[in-house]
Amino acid sequence: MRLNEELNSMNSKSIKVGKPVREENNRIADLVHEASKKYGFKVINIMGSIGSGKTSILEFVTKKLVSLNKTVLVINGDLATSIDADRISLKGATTVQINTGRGCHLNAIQVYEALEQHEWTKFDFIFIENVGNLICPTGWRLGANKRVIVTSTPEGEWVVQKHPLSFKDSDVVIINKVDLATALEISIDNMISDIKMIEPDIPIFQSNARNGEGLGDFITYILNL
Ligand SMILES: Nc1nc2c(ncn2[C@@H]2O[C@H](COP(=O)(O)OP(=O)(O)O)[C@@H](O)[C@H]2O)c(=O)[nH]1
Ligand SMILES: [Mg+2]
Repeated sequence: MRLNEELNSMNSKSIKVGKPVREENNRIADLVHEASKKYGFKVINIMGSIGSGKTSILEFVTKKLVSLNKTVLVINGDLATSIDADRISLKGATTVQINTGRGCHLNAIQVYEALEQHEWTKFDFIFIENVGNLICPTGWRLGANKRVIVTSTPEGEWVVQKHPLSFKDSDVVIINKVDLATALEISIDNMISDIKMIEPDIPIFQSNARNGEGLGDFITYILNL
């Protein structure tokens, strides 16, 4: 189903390019969210710093979901290159790379245009890998069912305290690169207690995306959404 056809069938509106970007962003985000309820797919927005392990996690998660006969669409946001989309398509996902140039986050309009390239309502899972940084992406709604922050031990033990609003605006946290914690003298327990100070009940997963350790629990979590 294509953009206008889908939008029209849902609320008789199409994208209005001249409207203020934030307002239009939220309208499209709501439409994506409505579509996820109507068609039963899950949209998961993956945010986090450059190099925190977002693509590595998505490679592992995609491979597992595909082995369970789930269909997966991944939208990758990066300033340049299609490296991440190429990596993930090798694991059996349909992928769309969005290059933002200097843009430090994805907006819902860009995401919708990417969705439109495929029969997006037919997938079981749609993952959006946002542009790598812990600041801009968290302020933009994309219509996701869950907003996941991937943080990692090399970002330093104070990463949570330094980005409180980013963690406040998320639904799930993955602490990745746990294998490096000892070498970096990072206390994962301190990171967890900092997260819980901000969001006491938020689900927190710990992972090593190089070998998939800890990601089984995250996969179980998203399968049960
Ligand atoms: N040691 C270790 N390296 C990791 C882990 N996860 C990812 N990496 C490495 O970190 C680098 C950046 O990972 P990538 O998934 O591209 O990060 P992204 O920029 O957030 O998508 C790559 O060299 C990965 O192999 C992990 O859990 N442990
Ligand atoms: Mg990446």
